[in-house]
Amino acid sequence: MLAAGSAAGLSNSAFGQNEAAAQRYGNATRGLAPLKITDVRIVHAYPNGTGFSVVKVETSEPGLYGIGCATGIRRYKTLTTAVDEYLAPLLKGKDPDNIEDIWQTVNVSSYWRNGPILNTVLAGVDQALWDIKGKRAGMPVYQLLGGKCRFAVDCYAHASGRDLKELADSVRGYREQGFRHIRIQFGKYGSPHLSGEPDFKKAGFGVETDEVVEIRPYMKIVPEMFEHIRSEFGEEVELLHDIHELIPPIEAINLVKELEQYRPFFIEDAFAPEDIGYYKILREQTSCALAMGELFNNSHEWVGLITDRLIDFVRIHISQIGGITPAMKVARLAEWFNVRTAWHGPGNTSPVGHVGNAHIDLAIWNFGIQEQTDFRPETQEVFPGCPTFENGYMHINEAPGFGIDIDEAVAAKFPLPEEPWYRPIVRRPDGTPVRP
Ligand code: GCO
Ligand code: MG
Repeated sequence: MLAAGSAAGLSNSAFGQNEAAAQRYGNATRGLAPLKITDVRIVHAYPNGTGFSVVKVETSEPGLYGIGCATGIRRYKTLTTAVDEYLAPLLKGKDPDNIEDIWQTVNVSSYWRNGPILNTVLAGVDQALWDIKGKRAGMPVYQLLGGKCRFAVDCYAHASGRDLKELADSVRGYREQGFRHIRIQFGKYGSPHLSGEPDFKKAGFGVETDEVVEIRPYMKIVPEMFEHIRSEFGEEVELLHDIHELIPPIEAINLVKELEQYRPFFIEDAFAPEDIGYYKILREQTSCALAMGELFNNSHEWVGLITDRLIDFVRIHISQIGGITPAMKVARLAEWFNVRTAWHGPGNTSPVGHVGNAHIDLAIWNFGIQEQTDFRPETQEVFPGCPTFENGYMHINEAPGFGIDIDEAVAAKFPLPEEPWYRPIVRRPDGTPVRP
């Protein structure tokens, strides 16, 4: 057995069970040859100044591999180490068909679990395994998740502007493209430009890249923005907004109450993950729809919010949560409470992650809406099979698996930057750093 394993180039040390028993209790795969994982690698690409990381799981069947999104935390070298030094040795030789088993065993493989690094690489592996299973079955992954529950994925687009006119122009552009759901933001999150030169900068405190958010100007402009866009675009369009946890909880409560009259589709991240206890207080005071969760990395963080009916939309970041497997569990939990999904889909999720979102969106009953992003030409070149958008709907490639690939030769043309990336710190005018 060992000889056969090493002849196939497989490391059997951790999985050297009795071969006869393995055959008897192995997977029934309609006559397909048994499969083993032969390699697990991470591939990075940096087209258009955005880093995308994808895990590739290769198998003993020539040409059969899967890919999964491991993008998000922007600590690329850490992810590479996690894959090369820890995941690959653990997974080589395992049967890629046993997705749940692999997820559970990787999760506890160092006893200490959770956290963005482990979850991100685990998500890459998990999605890649679903990709392999789909390719093996000759079906798109949404078929394995139950089949289509809708013909395409309804999306929301991001409109923003530095003043109301610019914002209205941005909304108009998306309406013309057919979007029914539009997120409106005044400039960047928290509208830092409202304040001019902040006091801390005048005082030489902090660093050049620091940004400012002022509570009152932000709280004043957001209702004005809703008023303006509602009056110009009428009742038909669905409007969304992301507070991005930038104001103190009690002020978020005041703001959401004020926004209720404009009937937002949802208000996102009224509170930081550390402050979710405030949802109960907010819920008692408003029927405004609430969305939360892009920063959660432990599925259990959603349980109370869902079962106590404190939020309306679950915002999973597919790689942060650990992939398709845990995302489906949260989606099913949410279904029992009629809470809908709104998976995180910003520009810094790889197209592989967007496609993962879309396959779930197509299959689950309690889909709510999907955050949309445009894929630039360079990104599409790196990832053949990117989703397309028509009339505000996302359409995926119907090929087996996820129907998306990474062209490693093209990816190599967009190497990661040498310098580490740090998110600009957001401060109050006196210099106090705020979340996030
Ligand atoms: C959203 C998010 C993002 C995040 C970004 C962080 O709702 O789309 O808040 O825009 O800020 O993904 O890197
Ligand atoms: Mg957000």
